[in-house]
Amino acid sequence: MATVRLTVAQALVRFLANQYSERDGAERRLVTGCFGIFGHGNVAGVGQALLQAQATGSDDLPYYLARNEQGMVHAAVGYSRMLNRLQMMACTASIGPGSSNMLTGAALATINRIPVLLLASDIFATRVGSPVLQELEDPGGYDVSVNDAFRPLSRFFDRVWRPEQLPAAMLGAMRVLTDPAETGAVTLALPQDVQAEAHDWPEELFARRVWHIPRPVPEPAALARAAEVLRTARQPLIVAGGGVIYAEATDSLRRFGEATGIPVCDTQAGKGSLLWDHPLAVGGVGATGSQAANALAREADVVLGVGTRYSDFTTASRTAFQNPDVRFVNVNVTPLDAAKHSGTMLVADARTALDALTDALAGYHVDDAYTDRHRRLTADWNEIVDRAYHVGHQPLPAQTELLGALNEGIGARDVVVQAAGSMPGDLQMLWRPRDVKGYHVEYGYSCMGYEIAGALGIKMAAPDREVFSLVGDGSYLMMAQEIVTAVSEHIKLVVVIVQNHGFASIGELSEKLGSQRFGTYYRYRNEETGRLDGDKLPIDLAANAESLGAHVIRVKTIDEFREALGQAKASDHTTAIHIETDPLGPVPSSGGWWDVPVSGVSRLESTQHARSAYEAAKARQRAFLTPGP
Ligand SMILES: Cc1ncc(C[n+]2csc(CCOP(=O)(O)OP(=O)(O)O)c2C)c(N)n1
Ligand SMILES: [Mg+2]
Repeated sequence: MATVRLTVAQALVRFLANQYSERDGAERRLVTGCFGIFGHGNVAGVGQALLQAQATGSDDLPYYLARNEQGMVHAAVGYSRMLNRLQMMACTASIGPGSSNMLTGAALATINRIPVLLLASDIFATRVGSPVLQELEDPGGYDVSVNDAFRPLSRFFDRVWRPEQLPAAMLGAMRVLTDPAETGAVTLALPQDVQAEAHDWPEELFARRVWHIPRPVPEPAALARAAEVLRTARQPLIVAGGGVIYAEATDSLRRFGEATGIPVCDTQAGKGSLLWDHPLAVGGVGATGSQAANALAREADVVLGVGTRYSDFTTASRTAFQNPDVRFVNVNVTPLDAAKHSGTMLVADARTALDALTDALAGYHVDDAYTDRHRRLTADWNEIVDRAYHVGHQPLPAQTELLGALNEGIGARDVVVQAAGSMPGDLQMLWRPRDVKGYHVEYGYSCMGYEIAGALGIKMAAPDREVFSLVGDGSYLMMAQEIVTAVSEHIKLVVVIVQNHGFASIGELSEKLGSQRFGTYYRYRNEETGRLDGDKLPIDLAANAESLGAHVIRVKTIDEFREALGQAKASDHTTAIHIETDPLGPVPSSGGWWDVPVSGVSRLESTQHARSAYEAAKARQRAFLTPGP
């Protein structure tokens, strides 16, 4: 058997360079690059291997230096999500804090079902010099390290104690990364001594390998059951989730909708499945949905969920669907999701399932009265959105106007990025998607700090699109550092810094729940009240962005903002636009609810009031236990 002598890290890099994915006949490199931050855990192992690949001209795995390990995982997630999970990035981090900084990113990737390969460096396998710098030293077992914290957050985890274990670990990692039902964070823990250890590898380990990303077809009996339920529907509603987009099933969804007349609402990850001006599009559903979708959801007798996890925001914490006889049909590659709400399970790829359902439902169509109803609801809702886009709030603009100006001011293919705060809700409610990949809100983990770092990966995946990262002051202060990476890599982002001096979102929530916006302002501590509700702080996030290398435009009004958008688009340099908005500005009501428990006993009147409202809303929560056919 022919062998080749390489270190473990060199073998890993060469292997990754030879992995391809295939779907619908198109093949692409699977792992296209490696983000990293070096420390003693990886500088001489994976770092040396990446250098050697570059220095010898093979450029097997281009290296991108990030500024924070959590940020680089966000960037990798943005990249992979933008490419519908067909291509991805690896991330290499040093041992101890370098790797544990990736834990948040791992959870984010797994919850959103987005593939990323995490190369977490680990303590010496030989343990000769233990304890090494940053070693945990668990008294109950010396093989436990900080990296064991990745286990529950990863869909596949393996630690390569010996070079001989590497081939199986790498093959297992690729299998999970390319399986749409299983995918998420995949972690290979690489002891720092093992990374540098030389070994004779069989040559075929490095052969070109193609991972076929499946489109599982629905089982005929399951298809018949799903069609049987759908045929009885008089007021059906489709909930389109991220799976529709990842499976590139949007044309199939549109055809299915047009053939059956069933209106389509969307989730955060599914927004863009049907463009906003399609006659069947009724907007977002749930806690931050449109009034149109929520009115239809309340009455729906059959809900067809496609590629959705049914998160609490989507279901308004199980209060969105109030028809006593409502039944669910769930198309999903993941049985976990297909089974939710006692649904009739159609475990399959979204595209193949929708095409099969279109055939199976031939002749079925909702009646005209239902069509009239959802069109009227949507027309009314569109007027509300128009007004929110142009409220003319004074003296500071309302956030809804800012989103409106952005929606109207950017190109149809441009991308808006957000993750946490008050903007995801306002976006879900008000954004009008004009392209299937134009709306990118990370709302599985809703992680403050995803906005700029994620945008970096998105732009790397789609260099031909403008990428607009909308970031609140809170999120900006948590994680702005990848602006530096964007600048150094000549990757152009437009960062819109939305300054409202604190947490508008949690402030509003706090007030609603009787907690009086406690601890949600970024203000001086007030001598009189003892609370953080004094004067505004003299912070200047625009100057901060400028100091990181961005060009900066400061605006005060929506008209100035529109003008700044034009300048930012014309520039080829990363540009930050800074605007202050009113955290108390008006937002239309979704009519949806979100379950956040209020104290069961309290000496504050505000909390007691909130508790009564909470109990009333809680009474509407449904369990959905009725079995399907
Ligand atoms: C990492 C992280 N920590 C805490 C939270 C809880 N949280 C959600 S929104 C929010 C405030 C966000 O503030 P900002 O970015 O200024 O947005 P705004 O609410 O003002 O729109 C907090 C603390 C979170 N989602 N992520
Ligand atoms: Mg804020």
